[in-house]
Amino acid sequence: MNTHPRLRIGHSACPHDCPSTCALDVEIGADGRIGRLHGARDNSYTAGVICAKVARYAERLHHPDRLLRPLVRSGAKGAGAWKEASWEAALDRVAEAFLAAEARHGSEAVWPYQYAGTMGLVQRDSIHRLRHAKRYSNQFDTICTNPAWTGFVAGAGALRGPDPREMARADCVVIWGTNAVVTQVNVMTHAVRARKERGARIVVVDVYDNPTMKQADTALMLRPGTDGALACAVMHVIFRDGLADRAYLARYTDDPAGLEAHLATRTPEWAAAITGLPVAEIEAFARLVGTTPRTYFRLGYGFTRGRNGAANMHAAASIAAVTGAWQHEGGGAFHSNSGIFGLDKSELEGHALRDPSVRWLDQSQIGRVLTGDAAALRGGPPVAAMLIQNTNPANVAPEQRLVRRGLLRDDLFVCVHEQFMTETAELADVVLPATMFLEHDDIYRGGGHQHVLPGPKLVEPPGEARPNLFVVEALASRLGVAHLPGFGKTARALIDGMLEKRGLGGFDQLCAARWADLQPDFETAHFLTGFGHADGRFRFRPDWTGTAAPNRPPDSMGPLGPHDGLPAFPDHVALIEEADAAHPFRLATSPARNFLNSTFTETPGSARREGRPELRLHADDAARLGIAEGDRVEIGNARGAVVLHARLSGGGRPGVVVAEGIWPNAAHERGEGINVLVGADAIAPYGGAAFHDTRVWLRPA
Ligand SMILES: Nc1nc2c(c(=O)[nH]1)N[C@H]1C(S)=C(S)[C@@H](COP(=O)(O)OP(=O)(O)OC[C@H]3O[C@@H](n4cnc5c(=O)[nH]c(N)nc54)[C@H](O)[C@@H]3O)O[C@H]1N2
Ligand SMILES: Nc1nc2c(c(=O)[nH]1)N[C@H]1C(S)=C(S)[C@@H](COP(=O)(O)OP(=O)(O)OC[C@H]3O[C@@H](n4cnc5c(=O)[nH]c(N)nc54)[C@H](O)[C@@H]3O)O[C@H]1N2
Ligand code: SF4
Ligand SMILES: [Mo]
Repeated sequence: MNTHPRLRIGHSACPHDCPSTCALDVEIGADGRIGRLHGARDNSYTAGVICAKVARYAERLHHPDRLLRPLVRSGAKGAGAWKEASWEAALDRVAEAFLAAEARHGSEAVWPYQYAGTMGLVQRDSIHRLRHAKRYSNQFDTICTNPAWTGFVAGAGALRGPDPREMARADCVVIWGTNAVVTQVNVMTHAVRARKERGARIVVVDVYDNPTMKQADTALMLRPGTDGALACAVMHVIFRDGLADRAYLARYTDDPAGLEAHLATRTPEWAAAITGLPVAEIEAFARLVGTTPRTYFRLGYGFTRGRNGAANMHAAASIAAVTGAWQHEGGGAFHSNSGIFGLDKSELEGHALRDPSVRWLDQSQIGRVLTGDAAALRGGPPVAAMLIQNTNPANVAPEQRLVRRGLLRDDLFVCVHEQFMTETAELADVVLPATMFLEHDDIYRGGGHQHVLPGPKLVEPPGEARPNLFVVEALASRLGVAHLPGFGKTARALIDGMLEKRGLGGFDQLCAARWADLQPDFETAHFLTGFGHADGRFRFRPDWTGTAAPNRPPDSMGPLGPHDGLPAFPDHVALIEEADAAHPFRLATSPARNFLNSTFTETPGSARREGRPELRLHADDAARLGIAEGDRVEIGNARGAVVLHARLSGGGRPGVVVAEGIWPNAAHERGEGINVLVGADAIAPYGGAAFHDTRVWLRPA
């Protein structure tokens, strides 16, 4: 604490793509450098705890490899030869290329591409205003939340749930398909409090022996993509043994009799064969949740990153409706609070400028889009120019070979605005240096909790790094749209507008208060006043093509996923990439503790702790294949192959392999990363990327 001269503490929020959105206390020295970051103790969700990689943020913010000046490519694409340029010259070059692409193919040939490298509303979403003003192609977001949100809302009708802090007052916490110790550490704060204070049991449902599994009182390790089967067998037992809350079912659900009849054949034996779990474990889990009214189901994203993922989310959420857990404090199912905030982004995103006839392109299919796949281009022109902010698709997107081939096209112009020379930036024509969260103003919403938090500018940016909003505004003026509504405002003015409309005062007021707690009241959060559907009932029979889904693609986009494969009631649907003789293993690409997607791979503290890309496999499989600990193993399928080092502990069931972390492509022997293996075909019903649903062969390398 005292390594910095005249230390002061600044208040902020973590900007990263993590449901925890921690409230932060930042040490700032008189020299303008930051020290350690701490979790705010008086924030009731953060409760003083943050992850280690963000506590070490000084490593990232003051990193010697930060981009400091605009760069223009001076050799072949990807060759690594750059010339420094002034901001004026670099922006002129980008605007020129955008106008040329538009003149040649029409405005849809320009595709602004962004994601959630920062979750700040202003710096993340202002790019849409430029997009709409210029009628550039839209991006349909599928890479992360789509199947999870669609599945949850198919049942509950809204994206919210019991106060996440109530986990501490549960008698059983089921952590399902989220590696919370790694991906959202605060879930554990509240779950462990329940265990300490109330003797609550913690159940973990995952596909491998990860750090969250190690915390479990009841550890359920199933095969990837089989959660629907587990959920059905649990509900079967609950009905069978008279543990269903029939009064609740009659009052709050659509078709309990239909569900019960449907589940008659979904026995624990049936589920055991699909999931790989012993019958006794399924029976015991069912009895536990069936006899524990205060059971809090904390449903994550991981188990929805498969081709049946939306259906599996719906099935898991359905259990809480059969037991009536939703009625009780500390009970119910929670996935995300993203539906509660009601901040109006229409000015920020330029909704009034939107032309509904402009095409939508699937974010996850960027490889197909850039390599001219007619279906992916939705009948429109090729993409000839891009502005990329807050994402690293050359590394994180599926079908990586196509992504790289596309980005290397000589007739494609790419501008990447970044904090580091990422693997996407390396393939660009122009690279612009970006600020980090402590260097600009923004506000943040917590998906895993209920706070809106401000993140004011606390320190000066290094070199010539500038915020995303600056780039959007500077391009808007060069492209002739800066006079349109929403442009020409500061981040603070845009934030004031959103907060005032929501009755939260303005940015200064929120900074003084440090956060606003927007948790809906108990009745609303627990759906006691009705679920989000028009009839107020939880749907066991989802309308998979319904309008309620927050992620429903615009009709103009046409069908995205195969709707017809989805079940009428909760079920196991065999839409996944099942193992076969040629590809006997199922691969999950789960997150690494010290990385956050592709971020933090550049910080020495994180890279050192993670070591090298490894493949976790079962010792029996390894023995059969003659693979020893640390050996090089090659895994592959029709999309490609990569080499990793074998790790025989901490894996999943036989036939399941896990590669943790989105390592830089360059960290692998052949310069290609794990996403070479992952497909970009859409998850039913509304798209998504099946990152944990890949079949592979495996051999000693
Ligand atoms: N340290 C760290 N934190 C992160 C991230 C990171 O990369 N690293 N990423 C951030 C982002 S963008 C997001 S969206 C969130 C996601 O956070 P989570 O909701 O935790 O989702 P995932 O990280 O995809 O996967 C969670 C777990 O699901 C498991 N899983 C895979 N397939 C199945 C299955 O079929 N069934 C079950 N039951 N489990 C399965 C994986 O093995 C993994 O342990 O985390 C955020 N936080
Ligand atoms: N194999 C595999 N692949 C996956 C996943 C998986 O589980 N397995 N998870 C998927 C998921 S859930 C997600 S969400 C995606 C996420 O993938 P990405 O969107 O690439 O995620 P991040 O690494 O969070 O952020 C990308 C970049 O944003 C930059 N950035 C941060 N703040 C700013 C800013 O203010 N301005 C600008 N201009 N840039 C900024 C960072 O430097 C970083 O390089 O990856 C997906 N890919
Ligand atoms: S747990 Fe998530 S929100 Fe909290 S500091 Fe770490 S990355 Fe940020
Ligand atoms: Mo994500």
